[in-house]
Amino acid sequence: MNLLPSASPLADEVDWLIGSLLGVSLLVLALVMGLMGVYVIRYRHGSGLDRGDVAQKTWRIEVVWTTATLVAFFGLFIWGGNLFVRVYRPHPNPLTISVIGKQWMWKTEYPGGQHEINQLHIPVDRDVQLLLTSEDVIHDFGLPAFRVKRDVLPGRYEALWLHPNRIGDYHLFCDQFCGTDHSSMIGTVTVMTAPEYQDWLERNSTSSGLVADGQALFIRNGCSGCHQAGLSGGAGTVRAPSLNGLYRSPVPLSDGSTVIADDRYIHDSIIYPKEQIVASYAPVMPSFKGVIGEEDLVKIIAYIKSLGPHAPLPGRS
Ligand code: HEC
Ligand SMILES: [Cu+2]
Repeated sequence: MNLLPSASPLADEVDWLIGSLLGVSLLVLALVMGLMGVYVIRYRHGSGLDRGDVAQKTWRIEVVWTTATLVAFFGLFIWGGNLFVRVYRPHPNPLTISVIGKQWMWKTEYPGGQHEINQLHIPVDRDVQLLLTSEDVIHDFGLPAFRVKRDVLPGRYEALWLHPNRIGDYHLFCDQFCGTDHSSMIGTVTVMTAPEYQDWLERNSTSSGLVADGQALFIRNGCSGCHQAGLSGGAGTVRAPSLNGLYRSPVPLSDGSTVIADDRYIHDSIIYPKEQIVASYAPVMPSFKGVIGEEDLVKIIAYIKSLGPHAPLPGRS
């Protein structure tokens, strides 16, 4: 069954699905073409029978034939639809890794601040969420061994879920023609055991980490000037919502709807602040599109996510 290396249970299932579809299709093809061939040869001389008055006919064959193919193909359709939903379904407590496409390389950033180019290291038997975005044009992150790919769009977050179950090195591609050196946007995904992974993280750890870098950027870009804890509405400051405990909590918007503050919401709040306005606040936040790069955004978002409900924000001392 495995002509291509497979690194996850879902990839195995995709193979079975495609295999079954191919099998059923070949069966139908063989039956139709086979019967046709047999009759063409067997009755090639024709016969002198009088067919003028055929009184009886039976529906049985047609009913059986139609029902069998309907059930087979509709079954495959339902299986495929169900598999598609499971491939993209979010899982609780994933390991989240940011992947940023850029002409012409893939940059990966880990929660501990580790980062690499054209490499992705993930532990086996764990839910991994890849948050994909692009610094410039549309790319597409493709992992054949996981049978998944997803378009990577500038200024937007897309998620891809992996659950590796086999250790090894696998290919990683850009699957969307994105310019002259598109063909060099290739790399390796390495699936490691949990202890090996821990070891790898420690060997590649940077001094600060995403959260600390994010905090510095939060201050440097002037976010802290408006988003200061306890100071909303204070004299001389712009009234801005506190970001403490924001991550994963519901946010009421000015149009009356409510959204859950996930990675994508926080990202879009910074890049497209005018699109979703927090209820009872004025749309005064400037857009940071083109001002803060995607790599720095990953750090700022990590910092905002780290703020618990009672965390003090920087910039007050
Ligand atoms: C001029 C003041 C100002 C600056 C500077 C500013 N913001 Fe805001 N921000 C606001 C206001 C006002 C809102 C609420 C209205 C809205 O949704 O646009 C807001 C909303 C947000 C939200 C959504 C909060 C929620 O409760 O849903 C996030 C996240 C955010 N800002 C992050 C940032 C980051 C990160 C920076 C720095 C890169 C920044 N802001 C800079 C004023 C500011
Ligand atoms: Cu590309």
